Amino acid sequence: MLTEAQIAHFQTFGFLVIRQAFTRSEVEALIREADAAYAAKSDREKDGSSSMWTSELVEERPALMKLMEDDRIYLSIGGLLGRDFIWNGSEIMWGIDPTLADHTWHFDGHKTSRNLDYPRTKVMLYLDPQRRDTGALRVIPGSHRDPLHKALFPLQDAHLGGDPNPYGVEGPQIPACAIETDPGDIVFFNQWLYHAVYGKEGKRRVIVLKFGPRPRTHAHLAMLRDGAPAGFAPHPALSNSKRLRIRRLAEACSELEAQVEKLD
Ligand SMILES: O=C(O)CCC(=O)C(=O)O
Repeated sequence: MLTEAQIAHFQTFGFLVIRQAFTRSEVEALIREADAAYAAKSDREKDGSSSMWTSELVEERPALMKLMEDDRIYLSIGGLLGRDFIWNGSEIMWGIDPTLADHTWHFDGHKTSRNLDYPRTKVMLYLDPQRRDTGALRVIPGSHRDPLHKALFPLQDAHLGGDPNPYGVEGPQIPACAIETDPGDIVFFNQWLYHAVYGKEGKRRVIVLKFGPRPRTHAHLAMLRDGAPAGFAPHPALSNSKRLRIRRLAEACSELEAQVEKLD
């Protein structure tokens, strides 16, 4: 369970790190799974790429799906977002796409549908050490909220092809906090937070789990719908799971799907 101070850290700065939540042997098992997921995908798609950033592989691998219901993640997300949270999918990154070796400053979303009161949250498990200039996630603390969020629009514009140095300095010099991590650490961050990564190197294996509060307004639902063209039907592995927490998440996906269908 998180402390009140940890929750306040997340709410105030937009991120939280839990150090060494997973043991070395647990991390080794996760690395084996991430490597196997990459090998299976390469085998399946034979596209010759030496990296991947793909969704829904966590749901395909029972050993990874356990993370969704793991106390260290499930209860922490409940503390950060409230107990009635929803599942928003997963990603695995393996290796480095050269076009994203530097991933410039951005927030996950659009300027036109800013619902800063809806904290979509990513849980990042970095399975290789990450240091400031070699792939650590950088964040601008507090930028998930206005007025700072809006003031930093030039960074989002630069990310999308506008003036690359809107503040007269290169991306790595933008005032920020580099979240250096070792395998076993968990990083939670609000997706409205401006974030970037510079100098990725090595295999850089990352498991990402995504959650949000249950949407309560039309605007939240519309934003979620627009960000999920494939819809919200739960992955069969979730619906078929016998695990209570996972079943709850699957049911929430189905409820969301029904709500979104009624939107227009
Ligand atoms: O690669 C990372 O650590 C962060 C990737 C990122 O920018 C994102 O998840 O939106």
